[in-house]
Amino acid sequence: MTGRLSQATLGAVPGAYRPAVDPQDRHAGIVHLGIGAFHRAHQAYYTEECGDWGICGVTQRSSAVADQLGPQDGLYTLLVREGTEARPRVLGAVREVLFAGDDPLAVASRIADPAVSVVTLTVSEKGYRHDPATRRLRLDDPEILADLGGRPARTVIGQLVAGLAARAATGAGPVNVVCCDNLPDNGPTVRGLVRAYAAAYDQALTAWIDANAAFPATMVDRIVPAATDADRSEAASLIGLEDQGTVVAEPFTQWVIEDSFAAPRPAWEKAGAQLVSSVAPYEKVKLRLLNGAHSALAYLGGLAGHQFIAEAVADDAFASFAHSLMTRDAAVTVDAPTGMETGPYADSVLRRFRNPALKHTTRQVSMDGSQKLPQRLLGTVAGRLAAGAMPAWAGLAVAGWMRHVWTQRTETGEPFTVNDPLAGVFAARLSGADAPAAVVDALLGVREIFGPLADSPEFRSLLTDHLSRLSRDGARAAVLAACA
Ligand code: CS2
Repeated sequence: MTGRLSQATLGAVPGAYRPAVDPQDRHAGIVHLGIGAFHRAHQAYYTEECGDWGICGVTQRSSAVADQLGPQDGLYTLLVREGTEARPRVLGAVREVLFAGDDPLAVASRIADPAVSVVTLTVSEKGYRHDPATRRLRLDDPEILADLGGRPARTVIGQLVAGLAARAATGAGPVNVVCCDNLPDNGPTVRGLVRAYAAAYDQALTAWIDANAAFPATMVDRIVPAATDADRSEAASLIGLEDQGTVVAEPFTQWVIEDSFAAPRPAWEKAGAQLVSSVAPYEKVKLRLLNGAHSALAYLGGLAGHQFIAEAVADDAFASFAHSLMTRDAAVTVDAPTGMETGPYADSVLRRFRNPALKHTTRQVSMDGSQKLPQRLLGTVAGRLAAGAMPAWAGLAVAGWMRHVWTQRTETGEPFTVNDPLAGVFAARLSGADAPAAVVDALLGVREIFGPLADSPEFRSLLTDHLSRLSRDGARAAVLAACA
């Protein structure tokens, strides 16, 4: 190994693994908020493949990505793993990384650069500070209030609106705001959050936003587990240089984007993105089938002691449960895109989950359940109940989440911490609840998650049955019973 990956050492990387476009010839026309592993394996990969656009990535909560990529001039390896195969590619689309914590004003001024015409976002569901059930901005959130009070913005929506305000003030021109998080109706949802914040910030700005900013909806799909030391050393031995920014992904990738833009953008379709007039059918199938099954496996498989998603689906009991959840509950509630069949889609999802090279932990997918449940499982529950049917599999998945939040330990006795912005609310509501019916009552009452579903007696009793069985017999027996 001859040193660390950077522009100066790039020549040492085997030709087949090097970027097609010299990174120095790229221009940063995109500002990306939330430059984690997912962005680097997904949107940055599409941008890499389709021309000479470059990205200024913003890291929000910690300087880690800036510390990894800064000394590497933004370069990093995308390691695509399938079984025993690992294919490296050094990507050069990221041209700059800013840590918002160091200089909060810099984010708005980068967004206001007239050379920038696209802002993309992957800040995770909780980064939007909205109420997951209603998708409205929480105007009483202390951080939102502090931003509105005039400090340099620290919330994502505050930074975005400050950037749009600076564009409006300087005549920097129209912009595309492209949300790439797994939120339902993500484009319109983010437009709503931006407008709500802007209305409280500067009423005149909302008219500028309406006339100058597009918020296309997108569906994003690629499994990107957190990279491990083993991944980093494998990438290093393949490219011949140390790389602290390695990201790992499965071979599959999909990006469906609503063809509705207000300003120039990369020709992502040249790299395989699908531009469509309506994203909703793709998004519903993906959130309710793939992500719904993912969360179900994370909670139920995690309770049964499985550390990885691939390990959970290697057990037929969990695999057939996930399949039934997708095909017998979720699929019945969605109108799939023309030409797509949900049965083969569910098969392909399970094949992807089985990829043993992906060390995707049930713990990682379990995170932030309060922000994920509505679009992944509760839409299915509501759809089934409205049709007069019982959401047997989705109900068990929600009960699995309840048991996860309630006991905070696996059935093998391993304790864990509930990683969720509403963890404090759960703890307060659960105090004194010591039996399934009381736990269901306590957690169903979290309106931010369940909304009007809390009032459904059928759902309440389904959850109580499932949670009782989970408590009595364990997750594996419960999934077997659900599939019997
Ligand atoms: C996962 C997703 O962490 C999670 O909650 O369900 O990140 C999932 O891997 C992606 O949405 C796949 O596209």
